[in-house]
Amino acid sequence: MDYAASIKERALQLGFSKCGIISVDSVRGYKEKLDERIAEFPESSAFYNKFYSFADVREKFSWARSLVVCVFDYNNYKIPENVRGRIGAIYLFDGRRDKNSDAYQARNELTAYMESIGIRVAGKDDRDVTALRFAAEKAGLGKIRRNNFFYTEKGSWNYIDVFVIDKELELIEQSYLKQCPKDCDKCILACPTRSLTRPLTMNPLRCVSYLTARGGGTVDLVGNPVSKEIGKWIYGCDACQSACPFNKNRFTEDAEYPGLAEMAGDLSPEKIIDMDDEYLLNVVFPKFRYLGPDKKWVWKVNALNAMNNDYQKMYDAHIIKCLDDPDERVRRMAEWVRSIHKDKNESPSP
Ligand code: B12
Ligand code: SF4
Ligand code: SF4
Repeated sequence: MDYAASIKERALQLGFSKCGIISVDSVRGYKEKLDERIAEFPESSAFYNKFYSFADVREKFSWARSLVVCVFDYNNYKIPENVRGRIGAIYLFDGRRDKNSDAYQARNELTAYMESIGIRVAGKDDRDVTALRFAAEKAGLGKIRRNNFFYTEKGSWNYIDVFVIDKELELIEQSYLKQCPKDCDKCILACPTRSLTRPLTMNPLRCVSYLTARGGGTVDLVGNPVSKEIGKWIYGCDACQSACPFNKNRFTEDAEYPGLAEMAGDLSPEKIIDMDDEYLLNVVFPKFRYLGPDKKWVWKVNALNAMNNDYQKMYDAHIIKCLDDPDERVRRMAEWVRSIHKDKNESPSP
């Protein structure tokens, strides 16, 4: 049996757009990349140190021999208007998280298939165990561009999944993607917080995605200049991808993502302010993993920040409501935002 070809065939049948297989040793070079990144942004070492294990998958899985690397495209899904430019697209269509999604099922089914042909596969949630962009590039599935994103022919609107297996297999594809145009710096210019200032690197702690989602709540936004730079984003950021010519017209938006249209209505800034604990726990948290039940205040602070940067008079009632929020951090943010906009609404003296 040609195991590698069969795994790829099954992966594509299940909806992954790409599949390659590399040795676990192929990702060892990630260590050097991480060393370089930390040397460039020493303040990021506490954040990045935990990723060193990505370079040596055998540390966690001593029996591991290969990595099956798959790409899942989400560029066909429709983005509801009220979350466009506010919530990073990957999080809207996150098959890594959303148990009801086709992508989540695809992962389970590919695991079951490999097990059925006698291959040992690491647990179904063991996907963040290695450097996924590095692994995808090594498997020849596409190319990493100057904005750090991994691209296929369809652009960068994809996420990468990995399966750790005990069989020595190899299936390396060929990628024929063009280089970035010589003088292009559109992604760098688009980065609102100057997290991305040079090609192929970035300061993670300045990334809007860190400030609002993965590291949400670790940076005080009150009176902080970065608050303005975050703009309308509430959770994640897509600016450096949207600006890229290789992503132009790649979001076809011809399919509805199950349940998203209904849920999106509740994710506008003013609705976030009104979110009750039960809704957060049962509906929002299962989809947006970084801001869980103990981070409800961060959702509110991010929503207040978005209101501040895209102020409309109708937000006043919601901002005022937050002045009495049980959480002191929300109250402080509301006071700050209110102090900026209060005068705008006072009627001019006759
Ligand atoms: C930590 C992390 C973050 C951090 C830090 C980001 C960072 N770039 O380091 C924060 C919270 C800021 C973040 C944000 C986001 N993230 Co993130 N994040 C990760 C995570 C867990 C690790 C990244 C990492 O190792 N960083 C360390 C640096 C050194 O590595 P790197 O950025 O991957 O850069 C590599 C390339 O430069 C590569 N490289 C460069 N040239 C070459 C040449 C060759 C030949 C090779 C082999 C490699 C290579 O080497 C580096 C090491 O791999 C990965 C998942 C994973 N397990 O890998 C997801 C991941 C990178 N994130 C992802 C996404 C989508 C995002 C967001 C867009 C989410 C959002 N919408 O808000 C933002 C965008 C941030 C950005 N501009 O990169 C996707 C990217 C998909 C893609 N198509 O590229 C990943 C792969 C998750 C996934 N399952 O698909 N993220
Ligand atoms: S995701 Fe946003 S903040 Fe982060 S590097 Fe890209 S443009 Fe900058
Ligand atoms: S915007 Fe330009 S430089 Fe940046 S990744 Fe795209 S093509 Fe490359």
